[in-house]
Amino acid sequence: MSARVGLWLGICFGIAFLTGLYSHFSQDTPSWLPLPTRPVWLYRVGQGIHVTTGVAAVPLLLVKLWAVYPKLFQRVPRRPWRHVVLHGLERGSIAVLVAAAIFELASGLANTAVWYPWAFHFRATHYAVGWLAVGALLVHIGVKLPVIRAALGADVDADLDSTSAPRARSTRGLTRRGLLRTTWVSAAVAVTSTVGMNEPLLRPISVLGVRSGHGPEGVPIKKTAHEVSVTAAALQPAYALQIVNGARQMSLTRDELERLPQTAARLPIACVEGWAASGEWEGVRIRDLLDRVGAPRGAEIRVSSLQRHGPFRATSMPAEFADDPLTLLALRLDGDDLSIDHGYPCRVIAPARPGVLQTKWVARIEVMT
Ligand SMILES: Nc1nc2c(c(=O)[nH]1)N[C@H]1C(S)=C(S)[C@@H](COP(=O)(O)O)O[C@H]1N2
Ligand SMILES: [Mo]
Repeated sequence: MSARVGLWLGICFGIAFLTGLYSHFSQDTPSWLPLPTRPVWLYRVGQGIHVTTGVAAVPLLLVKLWAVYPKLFQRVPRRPWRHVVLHGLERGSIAVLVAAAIFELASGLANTAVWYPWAFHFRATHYAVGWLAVGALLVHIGVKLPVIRAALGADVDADLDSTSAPRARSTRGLTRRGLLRTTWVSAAVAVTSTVGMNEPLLRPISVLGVRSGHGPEGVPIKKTAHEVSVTAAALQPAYALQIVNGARQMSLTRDELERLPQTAARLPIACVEGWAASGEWEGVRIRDLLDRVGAPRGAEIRVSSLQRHGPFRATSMPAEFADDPLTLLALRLDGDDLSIDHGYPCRVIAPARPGVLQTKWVARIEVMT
């Protein structure tokens, strides 16, 4: 039973690790790593899978720990020394694995609920412990491979332990097969109750989805203008966007931005917390703005917000996103002027990027050299 649950737990952790790496490098992109800008929903699907495999892993991990905890009280070999040392190392790797797995699922779940009852930096810690979890998992699979193979090849209700006297099979309560079925159903319920955060069609059945899709134009609001004290700056009549390429600079009012050629694109906002929503965005191509200050293609840019305090006020955008014809400085959403909470007077919306980098209330775009 433990091998069967463990197999799916391993698959979930493996997928969550890979999608987690993609999310990490989307937010912290090394200059040598070109990230794909298509399909436009790539980040949304990647992060949806990341959160979904994490949610599915919660019941799997609980059952797995329940099934194996008697092993904690197993007798430790006393000799030969080699066995004592190997046994100690294996136990140590399991301690790391269990601690890291619980930490990853608990901190990830808390993050989807935007609940940070701790002092450490969520993203850096969740990322570092992810490596620990996967390292310990590989050691564990390596050590247990013969046992796993034997177990998966046998009938789950057969007694594998031939040295013990055959136990009288209880006719009441769950068989192993019954517990396994319950486990799969629990994982499926956990997934369906949350997956609607990412896929609006499933929202009605996702009773535990944290973000409901409420908000102007059906796109949730992550932080309101009021919460980050940007209202006055965003509504000031003297607002003008600064575009800077070394000594070449220009400023554009919102009216002037509206008179430039407009591009429309259907693009999602996909928050790292796991929720997503699509909208029909309309505005000026960032690439067109860069052309106006003579910026060559292939240049990284820095986008800063009118917001003065708090995280996510500024982002670096790698050249492949800055040059993409669908990367917009959006002025409108679904035919209406951007609401102030969605980033009025203008906000970044780029394909296949995490929501956290879709900067709202943009004040300045600077070409980095
Ligand atoms: N200036 C600024 N831009 C921001 C944020 C912020 O806090 N400040 N939050 C980001 C995050 S985490 C997300 S998911 C998206 C959400 O955009 P929305 O509130 O329009 O849905 O905005 C991003 N842009
Ligand atoms: Mo976000």
